[in-house]
Amino acid sequence: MDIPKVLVIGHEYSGKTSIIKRLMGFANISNILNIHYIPTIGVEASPVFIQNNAYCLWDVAGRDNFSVLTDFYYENTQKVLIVCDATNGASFDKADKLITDLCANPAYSNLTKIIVINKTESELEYLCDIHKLNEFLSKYVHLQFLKVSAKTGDGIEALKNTIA
Ligand SMILES: Nc1nc2c(ncn2[C@@H]2O[C@H](COP(=O)(O)OP(=O)(O)OP(=O)(O)O)[C@@H](O)[C@H]2O)c(=O)[nH]1
Ligand SMILES: [Mg+2]
Repeated sequence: MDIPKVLVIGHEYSGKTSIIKRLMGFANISNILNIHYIPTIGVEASPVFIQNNAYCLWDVAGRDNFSVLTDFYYENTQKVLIVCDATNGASFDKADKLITDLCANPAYSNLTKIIVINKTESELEYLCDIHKLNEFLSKYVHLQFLKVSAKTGDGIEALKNTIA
């Protein structure tokens, strides 16, 4: 049986790799957060175990010049996590474009699309873009969304339940 495939996409620096490390169970915070940010190049696939079941998380580079995201990557995908950075309004624009493109393609209409808002531990920074965040979420009320922090681990258990 094929291992369920979950694609993780979103703006550069939004925390996709950090979230996946959390999901993989890295307990040491320095292993989770790249203090010196290391952008993902291309795509990295990682196994994640949730409730004794294996899932393959595909971590897609957010930087346009490092990304190889093509239709090929959506093949046999069950779920897509669209990651936003709560402290960066540009990440909502990127997510908006990604979701619009996905919804416009009939081949992807059955994909489960889940919005993940990361870096929500710092309310002060996060409030800078609260209007943009609310505007974005109100556009996609029909999609599931979760607020997480790869830094503190908040929301990661809920995210696991959503993936499972
Ligand atoms: N404050 C805060 N910083 C975070 C959080 N998650 C990730 N970061 C930081 O954000 C930066 C980018 O994180 P990455 O996980 O590398 O981001 P990415 O989305 O994989 O980036 P690309 O691979 O370029 O697409 C790193 O310096 C992380 O330490 C979080 O929840 N809170
Ligand atoms: Mg990355």
